[in-house]
Amino acid sequence: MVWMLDALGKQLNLAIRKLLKYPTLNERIINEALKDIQRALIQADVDVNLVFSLSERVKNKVLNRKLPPALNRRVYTIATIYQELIDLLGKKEERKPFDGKIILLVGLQGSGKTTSAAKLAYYFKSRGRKPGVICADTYRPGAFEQLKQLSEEAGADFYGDLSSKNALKIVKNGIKELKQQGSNVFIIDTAGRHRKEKKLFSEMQEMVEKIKPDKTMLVVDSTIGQQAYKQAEAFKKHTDLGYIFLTKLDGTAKGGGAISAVAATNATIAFIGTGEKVSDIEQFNAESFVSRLLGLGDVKGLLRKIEELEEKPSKEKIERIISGKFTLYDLMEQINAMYRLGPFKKIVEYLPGFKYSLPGSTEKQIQANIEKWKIIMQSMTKAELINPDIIDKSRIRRIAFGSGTTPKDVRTLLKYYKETKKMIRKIMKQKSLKKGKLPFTSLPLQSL
Ligand SMILES: Nc1nc2c(ncn2[C@@H]2O[C@H](COP(=O)(O)OP(=O)(O)O)[C@@H](O)[C@H]2O)c(=O)[nH]1
Ligand SMILES: [Mg+2]
Repeated sequence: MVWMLDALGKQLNLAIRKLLKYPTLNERIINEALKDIQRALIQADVDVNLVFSLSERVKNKVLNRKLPPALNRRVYTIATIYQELIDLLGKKEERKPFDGKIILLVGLQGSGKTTSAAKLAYYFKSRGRKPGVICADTYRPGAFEQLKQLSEEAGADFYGDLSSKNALKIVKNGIKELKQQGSNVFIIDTAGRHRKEKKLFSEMQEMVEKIKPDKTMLVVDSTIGQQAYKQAEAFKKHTDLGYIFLTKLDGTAKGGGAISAVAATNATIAFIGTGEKVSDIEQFNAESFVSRLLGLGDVKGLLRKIEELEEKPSKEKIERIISGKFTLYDLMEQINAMYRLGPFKKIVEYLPGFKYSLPGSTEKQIQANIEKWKIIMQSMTKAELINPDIIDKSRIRRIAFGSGTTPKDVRTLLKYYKETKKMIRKIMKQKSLKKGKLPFTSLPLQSL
């Protein structure tokens, strides 16, 4: 498949790569990446207002929250951008197969109705249904032949009547006849001889009243970019049964604009057309669309992992931590939770579009430290783990000796523990606590 949104995808991908290039993110880097993203979206004809509000939201989420400026902010930032792009391009809907009994296609002249009717037939056919296609375009001389041929290619039955100019009558007869031939889903291609939306929709309403389709589908040419907003908006006003078929996404750089414009009206994009062949049809899903657009792999898997790591501590634990009693036990738990994410490199590998890996020394250092600390903690007494403040010079010597490490190693751990404690208390006092979650991001990784 030719993917003309390549340009947009590549630019977005580059912007995200930029974020991955730095071990720690700061405001300047994030702003820079957001500028790149803005530019890419505007070039794809996405409405400037939508673009700016998207980057504002990202900024609010990733800059105004006091996350430690470490690797996890990077993952969090990428995840946020990903989620915002999904919201920009569609609704949060579960991906269900599209279904229907009588589907009426409407749309302006040349938008791709006839082609899309055959594509829909192909879609149903490949799902084991028996589609029948009806030609209700009595205006364009070539319409009958065009649809008949495309229907054949799709393996669907076809009905048309060249001797009649009465579209309604043709549809009624068509449904009756195709039913007898065994069709169980009917796709109606209409004339759409208008160039103005107003007339188009009044004609549609008339058809809807008489034919009673269970789905109406507006076919929109995506090469018009954000102007798709007007059509989708007017269509929504005229029907409750409406879905959108966005065509010619293979042939435009403005696809991002068309998709986001339709999404902004809250109309549902059911399908996209990605070529002239009957098989060039895809059910639309914002999430998989964005994943592919960005060239990201399983971003969702990464998000889920982060979610899992946001451990839900018991009430006692929350109270204990707020009152300042964050123990070395708790630190151990946090580190283990972090570890469940896998080695740090793995986090980046969750985004297979990116070949970037952390500088070896940093990653190794982190892992070596954590391994060492585990051993050190095993050499501590219970009293020391619960109340590390009692660990004085002589205890440090004993612990270092017992764990085969140096006093300096033990002091590093204790320093890290104190920093974490401070940071966690700060975060717990803020909002995350209200949700009863202890964010794993509270580990001050930058000082590891
Ligand atoms: N590249 C591309 N061309 C398409 C797509 N959908 C329709 N077309 C082309 O757009 C033109 C008009 O399509 P048609 O179905 O006749 O539009 P109608 O007047 O609304 O029935 C034809 O040349 C189609 O081949 C698509 O998804 N991609
Ligand atoms: Mg047509």
